[in-house]
Amino acid sequence: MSPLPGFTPFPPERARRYRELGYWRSESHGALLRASATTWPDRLAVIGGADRWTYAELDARVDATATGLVDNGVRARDRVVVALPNTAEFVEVVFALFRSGALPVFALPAHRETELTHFAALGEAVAVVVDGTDPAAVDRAVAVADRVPSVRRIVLTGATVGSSDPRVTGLADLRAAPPRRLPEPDADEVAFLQLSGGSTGIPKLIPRTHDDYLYSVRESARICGLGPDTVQLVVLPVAHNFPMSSPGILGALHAGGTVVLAPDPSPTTCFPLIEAERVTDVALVPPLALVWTAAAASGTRDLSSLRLVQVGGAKCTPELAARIPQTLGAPLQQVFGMAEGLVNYTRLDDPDDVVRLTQGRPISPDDEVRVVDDEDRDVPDGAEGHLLTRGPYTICGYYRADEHNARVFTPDGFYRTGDRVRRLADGNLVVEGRAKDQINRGGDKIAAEEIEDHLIAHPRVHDAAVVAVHDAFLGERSCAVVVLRGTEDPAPSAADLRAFVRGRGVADFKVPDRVEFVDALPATGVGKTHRSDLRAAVAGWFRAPAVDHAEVI
Ligand code: OOB
Repeated sequence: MSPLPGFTPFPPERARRYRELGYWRSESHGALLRASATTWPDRLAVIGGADRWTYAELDARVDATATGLVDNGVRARDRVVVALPNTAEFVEVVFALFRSGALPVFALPAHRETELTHFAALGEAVAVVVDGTDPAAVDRAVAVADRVPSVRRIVLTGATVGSSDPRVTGLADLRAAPPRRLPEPDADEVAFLQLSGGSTGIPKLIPRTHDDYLYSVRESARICGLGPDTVQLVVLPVAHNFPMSSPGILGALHAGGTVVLAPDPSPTTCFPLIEAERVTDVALVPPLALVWTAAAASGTRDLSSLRLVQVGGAKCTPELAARIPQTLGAPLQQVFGMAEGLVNYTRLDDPDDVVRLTQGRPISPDDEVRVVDDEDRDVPDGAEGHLLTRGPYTICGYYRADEHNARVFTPDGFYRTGDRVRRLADGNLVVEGRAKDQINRGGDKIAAEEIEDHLIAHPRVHDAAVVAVHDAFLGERSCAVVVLRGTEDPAPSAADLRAFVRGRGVADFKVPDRVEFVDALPATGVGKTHRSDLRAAVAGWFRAPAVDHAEVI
């Protein structure tokens, strides 16, 4: 079959090699679940709220839901936007889509109407799946369906709200027909579309195949020591690549373990769950790890079942790294990954220093990592440079983004990650910073240009730049630097502009934490915003808040 339009397949000789090496095993996601359900039918697969499903139960539900999807007109290769909280039904829906051959587009519960509309339009999605117990989420799905003509169905999980809209179906209704066993899609097909953290104006979609993704999942499960006794607590948004596959829920389900979905990441919710379900593994972002270590230090809950605490998504400081085993009572693993592919882990038997001071090394011996200068020349080990990578589970192109792909992939297929790293002699990477115009707000990624475009849509905003400012808790926060135009009163305040951006229908975490006004932005020779000068200036303001900003730049 010809590849999905808009997908850049791996070059044939690399694909052949990855198969020969046994990395790609022609296994689909649906087959992975089937295999585990055959081996461990009676073990608990998923716990979420009141739901507790064994592997056999999950597998049967997935067959029923997949049948319902197909009977409702969802076909192989159709795209379906999934924006669900951490519930057992998320696992059911996503595997049902895998089995039907349709492609989930992994939105986050934080995404709002503008973002969901964009994903649905770019993916020409046929359906949207949202939490039926959240009226705002249902309204959003209806708004997306109204705006994107390809969206014919709205599927609601949970106790569904009644609707006279013929497009709306409850997940339970989908499950009503007698289930059939559907043929699995080919494993070299695109399995789903992940979201890119992005740096340009329009968020990109990341096509991952069954073959490439499951290789990373199996290896992640092996590297992290998962097995049938693993009880994995999911506290980050489950659709994100980290809790999904590093080794995440897919790794746990591959290994015969149990996935426990936490409705929110607070210690108040999660510590009792750890105690009650004897949780062994958890993945955190650094700000959450800070909150958890503080709570554990003064808490009374029994966390002694914890075997591994993973921290990733943003840089973990050496201080935090040291505190985790002391307070949570389990070893730390640093994880430096990206939805585009490459994932690095510190290994469970690494010396303390490596775990504390590095972000680990790649999963695969065939992950090719280059660290280069601005002219793409390799720099020696220990020197900082741009990280480029290609390998058996790193994409060769974003979905439907030819122009962007020409910029972020080298002619020989290396992905320019936008991260600045040092590679040590032992192969471990240390993340030093970022060249891409992105803010990493405690693991939540914000593309500067996306928010600048929203700000510039305000009639009184002439120009705007969004940059990162250091923050002791989140690592980084966002600061919008704005040049106003016009003289009509009243000029918008910082609060007005924040409300304006929020009102444009974007996730809360993308709303600028601060808004500062200047007379002009620093410019490069060709008249573009000089971001490094601006970042330096902004950093200066926050060290000395009394300065007149307009004079600094
Ligand atoms: C993970 O994936 P994304 O796609 O949300 O973000 C990727 C970017 C990286 O390019 C890097 O800039 C940053 O997030 N990042 C880290 C990091 N882990 C990710 N920066 C410093 N230290 C780390 N440990 O964030 C992701 C995907 C899979 C596993 C883990 C994280």
